Amino acid sequence: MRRRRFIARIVPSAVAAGLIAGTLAAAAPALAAGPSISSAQVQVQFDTTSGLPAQYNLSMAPNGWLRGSDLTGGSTYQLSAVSRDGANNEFSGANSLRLNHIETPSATEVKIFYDTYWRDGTTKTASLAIQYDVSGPNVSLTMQNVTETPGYQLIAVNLPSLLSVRQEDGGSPWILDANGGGRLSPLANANRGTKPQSTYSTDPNAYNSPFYPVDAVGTTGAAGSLELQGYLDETFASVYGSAPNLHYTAGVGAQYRVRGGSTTPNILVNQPQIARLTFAGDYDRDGAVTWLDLAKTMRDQAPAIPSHYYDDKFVYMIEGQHGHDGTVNYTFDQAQRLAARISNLVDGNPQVQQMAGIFQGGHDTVEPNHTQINSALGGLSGFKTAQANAANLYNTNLTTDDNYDDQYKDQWSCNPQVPSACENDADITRDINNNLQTFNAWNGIDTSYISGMKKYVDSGRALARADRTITSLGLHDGSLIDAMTWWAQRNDWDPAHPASAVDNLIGGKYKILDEYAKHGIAVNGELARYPFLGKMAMNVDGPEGGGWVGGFATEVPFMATVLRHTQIYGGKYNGTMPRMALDVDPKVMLLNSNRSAGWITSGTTDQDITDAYYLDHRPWMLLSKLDIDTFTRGADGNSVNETLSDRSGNTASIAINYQSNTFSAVYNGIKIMNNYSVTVPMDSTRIAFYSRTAQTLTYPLPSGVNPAAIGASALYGDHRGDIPVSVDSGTISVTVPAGVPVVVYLNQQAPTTINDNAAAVTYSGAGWQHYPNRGLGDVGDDVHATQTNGDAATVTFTGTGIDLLTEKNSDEGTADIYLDRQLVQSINNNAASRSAQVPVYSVAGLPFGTHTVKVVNTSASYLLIDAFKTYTTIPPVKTVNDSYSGIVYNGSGWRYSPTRALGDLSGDVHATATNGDSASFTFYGTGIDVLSAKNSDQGAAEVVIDGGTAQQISGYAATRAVQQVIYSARGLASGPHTITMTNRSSAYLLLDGITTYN
Ligand SMILES: [Ca+2]
Ligand SMILES: [Ca+2]
Ligand SMILES: [Ca+2]
Repeated sequence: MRRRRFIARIVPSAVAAGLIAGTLAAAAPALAAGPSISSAQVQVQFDTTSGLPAQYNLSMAPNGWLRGSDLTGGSTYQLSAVSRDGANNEFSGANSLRLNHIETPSATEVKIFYDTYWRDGTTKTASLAIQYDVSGPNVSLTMQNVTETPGYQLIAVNLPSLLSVRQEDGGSPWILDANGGGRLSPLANANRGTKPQSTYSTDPNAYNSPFYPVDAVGTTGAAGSLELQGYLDETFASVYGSAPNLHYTAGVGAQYRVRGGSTTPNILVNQPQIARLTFAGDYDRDGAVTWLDLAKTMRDQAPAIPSHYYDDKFVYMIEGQHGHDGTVNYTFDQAQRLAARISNLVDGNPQVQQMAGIFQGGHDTVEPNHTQINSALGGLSGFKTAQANAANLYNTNLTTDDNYDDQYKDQWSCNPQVPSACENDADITRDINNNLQTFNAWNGIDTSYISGMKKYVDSGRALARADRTITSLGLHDGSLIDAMTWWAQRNDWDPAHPASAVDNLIGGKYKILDEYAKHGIAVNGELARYPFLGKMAMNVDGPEGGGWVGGFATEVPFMATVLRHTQIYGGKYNGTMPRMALDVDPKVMLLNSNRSAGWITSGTTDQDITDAYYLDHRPWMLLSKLDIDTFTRGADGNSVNETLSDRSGNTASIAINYQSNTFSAVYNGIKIMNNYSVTVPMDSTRIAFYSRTAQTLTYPLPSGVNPAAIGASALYGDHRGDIPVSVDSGTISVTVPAGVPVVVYLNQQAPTTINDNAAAVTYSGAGWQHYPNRGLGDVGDDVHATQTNGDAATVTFTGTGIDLLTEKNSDEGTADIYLDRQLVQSINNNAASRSAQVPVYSVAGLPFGTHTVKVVNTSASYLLIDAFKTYTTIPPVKTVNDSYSGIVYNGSGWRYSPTRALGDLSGDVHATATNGDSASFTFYGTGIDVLSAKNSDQGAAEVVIDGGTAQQISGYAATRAVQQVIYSARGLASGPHTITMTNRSSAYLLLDGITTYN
């Protein structure tokens, strides 16, 4: 038998009173001596009647104390437990929990032992301990030592009061609900009431599942939070009593088993964690204790974001086929063209295109028939072609949306020729009545069967499927698994394999995430959920919780302070905004650090895309990296001001006025956002100018920039246009059209015009004629023209982008555009009246090098070629993959491995084991890194730049490591260079990718 120890300590009866921020802070009340535990920062004293914490004393602040439990003054809750009579499937009432004894095994750990009783008040049903561990500013709660009386089972223990404030204690108490962002209220202004319980239960719509289940309190002397960590547990919070004696308390209900049904078991939760309390005094030493001190304390111990892959990407969703009624929204070819359109609008910055419904039957999941990519969308080969072109031409990761929760038995999923490709009942979860669990599929047509995640993983089938899917679809870097977070967890009452929702989360979903991570893939999910903090870098849509603090509150960026280095979360759903909108209100982005990744459909306009990208994403990319230092709200409640900074010396400030609907952001002393307009740097050579209304925008000329090298382009979905940019008295000015992004380049080379009669343009087909001296405003006063379907004009150029300028008129027709031999766009030059020098096709952001554009007439009407205009704009950093068409592979030994699934850049490499085989690449810049995997079967090679001296390199390593820099050069003259790598052994030379610097 365990030896019981009772350690009673003398607790200071009161802490010296003092003045803080001009308000008399409350002195701690005298308490009867009870056991206590303490860290250097917090002392917890327990009540010997209830066993609950009575008081927290904070050594970090004078008068730093907070109440623990407070069930006086009209609380509706009580300490209670629920038991089940196993034979009769009956549950006890809730008034049957008694303190047995208290043990204090160490100075930082206490165990409160309770017994639970049946309704008769004499039959003991279970015994248990609630353990409190104090460490630094935290106190963690776990459930331990459960022993159930044979015939009875313990279901739950309710600890409804762990952290409290009272109005009559003084110290200006406040209360805060962090779920959904942060709602703060002085206790004196709060309405009496009970907060709806937050729970991670199996609510099928899951809208009530909390994203950030934190309830906090504070006074002028101390602040503390209660963070629900038990994934099946629930919160309690209520305001009661009456002014001037209002009380508030928060607590938790700790689940030990999930209730079963008449033929299904009560399932062990298998998670001892219940909650964590965190305390703060004047953490930031600004002379006052506020909620921000608490948020900063929690921020500094929040988990780090597991991947930075999504930080700089424009992520969005598109849909292939929605259900099997034949409606196709995007084919793979159309997806590639959308990537081209968006690439034009975002100036070639990276995108992640997440495509749902690509499987046969319009399903959103590959299982079980994972090889059947919908032929109506282009089939597997169409997917691979679009994926490669999106990556090489448009800096876009075309990936998919899978769903491990849903499985199907219908004709599209189950291939009778391949029984192993049919849904397996052994993988499906059982509901409380022991039936296979079904749900309506996303398309509203089918019935899906819900995977029992733990047994699906334990059988090996889920992880084998992950490997198969990643390899066959060539997934890399990032991808969406939708229901992963929407239903963070579900119980499986299968009598043969019962698994609590926690088991299905930790033993199921986390394992799937780990399997993707092994392949270098950071999975993102739908709705943001607490159990995925630190596990997932991004969720495409937002926190659902609305927040509650007794009916009266003002919004504060509590969650945005704590979680800004932990997870990217999407738009905040307020009941009226679309749940998965492409953009969020910029005021919400500024305050809550939200960034959405919603749907793009055929009805999405260019401005919908540019509003999301320039008014949300680009400011977010700068501001979200900084920490919130100060937050103030104006006396009228309508205005808020924030200051931010990081350890590298970057600073920012944010101002929002909700009454006038005005808002602004300043970054490093420069205003980057002014209401619905931005002038925001994208990197050291590009500044984006954007406004919803036409106006003149300005930005200070960065030091060291030559005004003569500044150029600007207006970006449209299908072309770009020249736009005047002026530099005067150190200020860059552009008059921007409404809703049209303008990019100002700080290092633009002078554009080159290639007239239609230049040698760089070749014509094929019998119909072409040259028409000089037209007098219609053409470039060079001439055009080439043909009326023959199939006639083509091809231009070869060196640079990073090109415009096709030509006339539009009523006698002109359609043409196809091929970029580097890939069909990329169809254009129509027919117009009611004549206009000259129209940019009918544009592309920008290509890797520097030689490219071709071929224009093919696809009608019997006229196709005119007037001129091409080429651009060279070199970003400071540019990465190309080994599959890029500008890399020339020489020699017979080269092999392409597109599906290694080992974590290579874009999942692929080129390799040769032939001595003398080489690869060469022409780039523009001052530096270069060559990326390769290293391994024991690789050997010596050499690198030559611009025909200079050969330098020896090696890809050899005792064990495999991916994405290694095997050659690096800096300090080259800014300009074009050619690098050649040659294998000098019969071991392998691998090329994964190349990053250039300028
Ligand atoms: Ca402070
Ligand atoms: Ca011309
Ligand atoms: Ca690669």
